[in-house]
Amino acid sequence: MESGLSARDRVGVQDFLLLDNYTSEAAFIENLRRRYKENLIYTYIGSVLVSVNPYRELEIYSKQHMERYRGVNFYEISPHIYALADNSYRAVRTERKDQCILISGESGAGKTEASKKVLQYYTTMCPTRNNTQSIRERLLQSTPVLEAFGNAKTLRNDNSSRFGKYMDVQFDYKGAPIGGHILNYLLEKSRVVHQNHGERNFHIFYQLLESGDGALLKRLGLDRTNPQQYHYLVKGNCPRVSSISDKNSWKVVSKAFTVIGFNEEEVEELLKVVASVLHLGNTQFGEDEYGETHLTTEMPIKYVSELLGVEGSYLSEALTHKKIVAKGEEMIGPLSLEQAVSARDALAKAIYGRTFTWLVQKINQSLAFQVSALKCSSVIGLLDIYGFEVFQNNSFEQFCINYCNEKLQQLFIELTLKSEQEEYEAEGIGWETVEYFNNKIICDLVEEKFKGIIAILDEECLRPGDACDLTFLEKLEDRLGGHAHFVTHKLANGKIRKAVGREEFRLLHYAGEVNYNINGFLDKNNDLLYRNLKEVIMMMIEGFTLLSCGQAATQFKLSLAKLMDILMSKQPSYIRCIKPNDAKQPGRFEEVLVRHQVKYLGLMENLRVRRAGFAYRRSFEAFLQRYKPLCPDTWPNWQGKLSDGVSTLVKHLDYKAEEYKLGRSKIFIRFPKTLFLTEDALELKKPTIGDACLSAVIMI
Ligand code: AD9
Ligand code: MG
Repeated sequence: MESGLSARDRVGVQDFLLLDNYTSEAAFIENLRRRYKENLIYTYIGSVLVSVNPYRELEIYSKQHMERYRGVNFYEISPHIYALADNSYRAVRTERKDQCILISGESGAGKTEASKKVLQYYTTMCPTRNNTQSIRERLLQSTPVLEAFGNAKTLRNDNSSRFGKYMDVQFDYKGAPIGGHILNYLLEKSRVVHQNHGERNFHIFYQLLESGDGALLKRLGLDRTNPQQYHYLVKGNCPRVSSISDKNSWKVVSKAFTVIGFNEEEVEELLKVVASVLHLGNTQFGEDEYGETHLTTEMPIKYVSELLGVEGSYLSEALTHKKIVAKGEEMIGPLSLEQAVSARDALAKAIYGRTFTWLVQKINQSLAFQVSALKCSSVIGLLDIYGFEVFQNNSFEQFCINYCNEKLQQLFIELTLKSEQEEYEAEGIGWETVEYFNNKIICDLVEEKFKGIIAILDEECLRPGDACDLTFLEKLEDRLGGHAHFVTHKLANGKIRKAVGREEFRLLHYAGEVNYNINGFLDKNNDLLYRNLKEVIMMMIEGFTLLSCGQAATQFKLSLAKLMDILMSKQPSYIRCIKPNDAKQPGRFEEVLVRHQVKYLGLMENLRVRRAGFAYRRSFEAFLQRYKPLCPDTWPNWQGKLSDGVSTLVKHLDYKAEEYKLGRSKIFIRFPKTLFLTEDALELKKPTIGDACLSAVIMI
């Protein structure tokens, strides 16, 4: 033992359920910190995996590591994402039960990296069928393509996913991966036209300009000699990122396109949209002496019309005039300068957003199994979705993201409790009711039909007349005043700690309080496109459908409801990712930051629920195998029934009745201390019994 510390003191416990003081947040964080210092980035809370971003490449992801975790029980070797991946896979193989792996955490915590590791595990370790070899490659290569179009450098993460992603990996009855399907959520389209200081637009813009070949760039009307000329790329004043090589990424993406099965024309169609967005950004407007808005630049719009195949004059007209339908009649009216700029930006966002959706559809076609004889037996779904977000200024986007997290938290609580209850029942052990905070009340506040915040927002968006962000706020106050989780400046009447501004509303989320600024809510929810701009898009690219049924928040709500149904129908596993510092540096564990996340991720609540009954459970077989040296009657082998063996063993160890219970196939131990004492006894015994039976060391 180094410096007189036991392994447990030095590296903490590998499962938070074994913490003596499980209600103490400080003890929880100390355990994480100890492990992090030793590069042990994974820790369990029962079957939940907590992961702390190492910000360095660790030598723990090799094929040998994968093999070490194949078929091994969760607790036998140190915690790892492969253990979780393998566990879900075994359930698919042996029980044919659909699984899902829910990955959450804040921006930069390591969600996307975690989902890649899981995918790599499956594509490396699962058996192959002759005709399914290529599907592995396609599953893997879908990631760089989607990242090029959907990820960007932000202040928090150099490769931040700006969309939510749910991916099904489909397996046949032999457990070979045979296909996949992706659902995407809420791409942050506003990034196309605006980036905050220090941030970039989506990666693909820079990759194309940096490395697209000369002839291609010429066809697209782009000039790489001066990327600074493109207005949509300079808002963040951050053309280069030290951790990113746009050149290499371009190579990777180009190859990925080929693997996925895009032909050259299809790739060029996509890049035409990318180029059109850049040209649109350079389209400028001015006012003539009569106050009429007109285009002051010629070339950009010429390129856009050529690239998108839309009549130039039609496009110019659509950017400076609006067509509205009133009482069944079409009317054309001029746009002000400001409106024309918004219309231009709206068009850029819309074509990029729709292209992204089209890209996902194309990838899905490629991931669908190609051989009709193949049958999907079960699936493992991977959810990599934005975590709870609180900024200085929170807007519509944070509102949607945090609502999504409320829904996932609700699912998490319900399913964790449900599975606990089911296990107790299956084992014939009485269920003890657990007190917990049910966040359904907050979900309802946001989503309830006619009454919730989204319904009120839609109502304001559709109301003709003077509807604006402020009238929306007034309506919220009117209808939701008095709700325990909703506060505004007026409602608070100066009585709350931290002020809520006059143009804000505050939601008391399960994870904490967030103030939302209402400016832009109506516009963002409307996702406004004038009729003639919609027509431009219709003319543009084959296969595009206009999906503008309903307002943005409602669409999001509906897609989330579908997602919840999908997740509910599967057996879940959870990966909770934590970011240890804001500087993206290895070895730095900042407690305040971590504490916030432990709270937002609901980890203490999770631990409490899991510890409400028994801290620890183990199959009779595993328990006996490990501790049989401690009792002369069970050593070296117990010949009788397993349950009798365990019973004999624990009697010999002098377990008190309140410390444990025997179920049908498992022993349940209430306090970690009992287990630690047993482990200590085993440690003392080690020299006399040799190491053979201790090969599966539990690092507690
Ligand atoms: V966001 O919400 O999409 O902005 P993520 O997805 O949670 O965020 P991501 O997986 O992209 O974060 O991780 C951020 C960076 O942390 C990566 O680019 C890596 O540099 C680093 N990282 C994350 N996990 C690991 C890991 N297991 N090993 C090494 C890691 N580096
Ligand atoms: Mg990500």
